[in-house]
Amino acid sequence: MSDFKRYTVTSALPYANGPVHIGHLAGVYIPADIYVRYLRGKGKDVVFIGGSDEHGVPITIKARNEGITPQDVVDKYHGIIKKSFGEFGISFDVYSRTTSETHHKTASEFFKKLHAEGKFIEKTSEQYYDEEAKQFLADRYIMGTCPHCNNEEAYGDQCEKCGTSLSPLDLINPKSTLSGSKPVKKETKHWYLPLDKDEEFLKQWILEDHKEWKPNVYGQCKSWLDSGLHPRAVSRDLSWGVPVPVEGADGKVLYVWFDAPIGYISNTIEWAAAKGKDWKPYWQDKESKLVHFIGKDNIVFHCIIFPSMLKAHGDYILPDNVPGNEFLNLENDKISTSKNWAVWLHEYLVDFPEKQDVLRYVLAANMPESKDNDFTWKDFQARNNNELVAIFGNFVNRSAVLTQKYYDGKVPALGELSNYDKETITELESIKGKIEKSLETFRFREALKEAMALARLGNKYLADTEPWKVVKIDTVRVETIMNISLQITANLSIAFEPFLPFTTEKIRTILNIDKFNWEQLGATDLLPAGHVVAKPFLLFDKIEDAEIEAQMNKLLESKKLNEAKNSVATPAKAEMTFDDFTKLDIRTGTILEAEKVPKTKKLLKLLVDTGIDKRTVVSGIAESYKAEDIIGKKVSILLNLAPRKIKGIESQGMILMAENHNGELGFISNEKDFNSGSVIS
Ligand code: B3M
Ligand code: ZN
Repeated sequence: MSDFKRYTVTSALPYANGPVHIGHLAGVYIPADIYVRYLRGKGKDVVFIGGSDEHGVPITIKARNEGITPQDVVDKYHGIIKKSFGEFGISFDVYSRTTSETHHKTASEFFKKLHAEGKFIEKTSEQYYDEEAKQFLADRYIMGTCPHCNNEEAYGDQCEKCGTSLSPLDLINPKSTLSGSKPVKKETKHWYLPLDKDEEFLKQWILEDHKEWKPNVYGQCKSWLDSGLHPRAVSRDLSWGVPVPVEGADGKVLYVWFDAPIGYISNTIEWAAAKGKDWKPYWQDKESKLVHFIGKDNIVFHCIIFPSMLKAHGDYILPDNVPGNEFLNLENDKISTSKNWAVWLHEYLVDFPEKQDVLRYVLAANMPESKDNDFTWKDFQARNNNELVAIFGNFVNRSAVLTQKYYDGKVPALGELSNYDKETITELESIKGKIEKSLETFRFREALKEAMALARLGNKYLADTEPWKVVKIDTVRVETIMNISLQITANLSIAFEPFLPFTTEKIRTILNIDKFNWEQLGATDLLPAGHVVAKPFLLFDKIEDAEIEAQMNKLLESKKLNEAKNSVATPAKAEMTFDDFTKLDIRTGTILEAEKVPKTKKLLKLLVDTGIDKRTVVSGIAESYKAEDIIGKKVSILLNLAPRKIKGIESQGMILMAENHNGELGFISNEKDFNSGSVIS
C-alpha cells in the first residue's frame, strides 16, 4: 500500500427525505465502513465523514405534499438515518448535516472565493416563472404534455411514461404545480462553472493518471469526457438552500450538488473543532489520501464536477480514488421507495434484533461492485445458516466449549507440531496479505471471502484433527490442537473486525481479550498458555423458514398494495355530444412495416394500410410489442388526427390501444377480422 500520512474517507450524504435501506448500505456505507475499520486497525490517521444532504428540490416537494416545512422534513429523516447508521455500526467520526451553520458558512465562502476570482461565468437565460406564486419554477415544479408520447403528466425534467429526458421548455401546455397557473418565461441570471475549460485537465487526470479506478467508474467518466463537457449552473431560483452570497442574488440558492460535496469539508471542520484538531491537512495536504465512497448515480458529481470545483478553489487536494458501486436489487426488482420495495434498516432490526452482522455479511458478500446485484431472502437465510452458523459459529463455539471441557477454560500450551499443524499455520499466516490486497483495491467481496477462508480453515482443522477422539489416547496432542484452534479464533477477531464488528466484539468477550491491531493478524501467540477464557455463547443462530416466509409475505403485500394503487380506475372523462364522437374517423388497418425509433425506449415507427392509403404512424408501444412480431396485425386507427412530428418523424394518425394498470398495452382489433378501411363507429 503506497503510504499516506492520513486518510480522509467520505461516504455520499444521503438526502434527508426518507429512511435508508439495504441498497444504501450495500452500495456505499458498508464498503466505506469496512475500509476505515481496516485503516484504523492498521493504526492509520483516518477520518470517516458522513452526514445528511438536506437541500434540493425533492425535499421542498415532500414538505409541500405533507404540509410541513422543509426543515421539518430534514429534522425527521436526519434523525432516523443517523440512528440507523449507528445501529448498523457504520463508524463515522462525524455525522452532521448540510443545514448546519458551519456548512452554510463553508459553502458560502467557497462560492465567494470562486466568484471573487472570476471562476464562474454569469449567464442570463429564460426560465419559467409562476406569477401567482411569484417564483421561478424548478423543473420538477412544472408539468405538462410530453411532446413525444402525449402523456399529460410529464415533468419538466423527464417524462416518466416514455422515459425521455426533457427541459421544461419542451412541455406542451406547461402548468405550475404550485398554483396550477400557466407559467411565463422570464429572464434569470445564474452562475456557471465552466467545466469545458477543465476538459483537458480532467482527461489527463482521470483517463491517464487514474487508470486504476474501478472499471465502472472509469468507464462512466470516459463517456462523459468523450461526449464533451459544458458549463454547469451552480445556482438555482429557490428559497431552500444556501443563499448565493453575492449582491443581487435575492431568491437564489446554491445548486444542491454544489453545496453537498462541500458538506464533506464542513463536517470535517466540525469534527476537528470538537477534537481540537486542525482540519486543513485532511483536505489540503498532498500526503493525505482522499477517497469518496458513492453509488453509481453520483459518479459524475464526484469525479468531474467536485474535482473541478476543488481545482478552481486551488487550496485542495483531489480524490485519490472514487470507488463507486452499482445498484443492489431486491428479489429481482429495482429497489423503490415509492413502491415500498425495499428492506428498511429500521424495520430489519425489529424483525431480526441484534442481527446487524448477518445483514452486513450478506450485503458485503453480494456487494454490487462491478454490476448490479440481487438481494434475496433465500440467499440471506442460506448464507446465515450454511456459512455463519455452520462454519464460523460452529468453529468458534467448538473451540471455546472444548477448552472449557478439557481445561476449565485455560488456554493449553502448544506442543510439538505435526505437518498438518504446520500447513495450517502457513495458511493462517498467508491470509493477512490476501485480505489487504483485496481491501486496498476496493474488492470487498473478495476480501470477505479471504476472511471467511480463515473460519473455514479453523473449522476444517478441528473436524480433521478430531480432538474429541484423540483425547482418549493422547492428551498432549490435544493440547496442541486446542491451542492452535484458539489462536485461529483469536485471529478471527482481527480478520473480521472490518466486516462484522459486533461479532468480533463477541469473540473478544468469549476469549476474554482486548482488541488486537491489524498487524497481529496471522500470529500464533495471541493467547498465552494459561490465559483464562470466558463461558462460551453462540455467535449466530439458525434462521428458520418461517422467518423468511414472513419477509417474503411482507414484500408480497407491498406488491399487492401497489397493484391495487395502480389499478384504481382512471376517472371518467367529461360528457360529450354524439356530434363530437362522429368527428372521429376510426378505421381498421393493417400494420405493414414496423421498426424501432432509434434512441427511444417506447417508440415504434409503423407503416399502416388504412384501406384508403398507406401512412406512417409513430406509436409508443415498443415496451409491449416487438417490431418483428406485429407485421400483419389488424389494428384500429384514428385517421383524422392532425399530423404531429414525433422524434423528427411525421406521425399521421394514432393506433388505438388498451392499457392495463401495469402500463401494458394491447391492440384494439375487430373480432371478425374485416379488411383494412372498415369504419369503426
Ligand atoms: N444526496 C444523492 C444521493 O443520496 C446525494 C449525494 C450527495 S453526496 C455529496 O444519492
Ligand atoms: Zn413521454
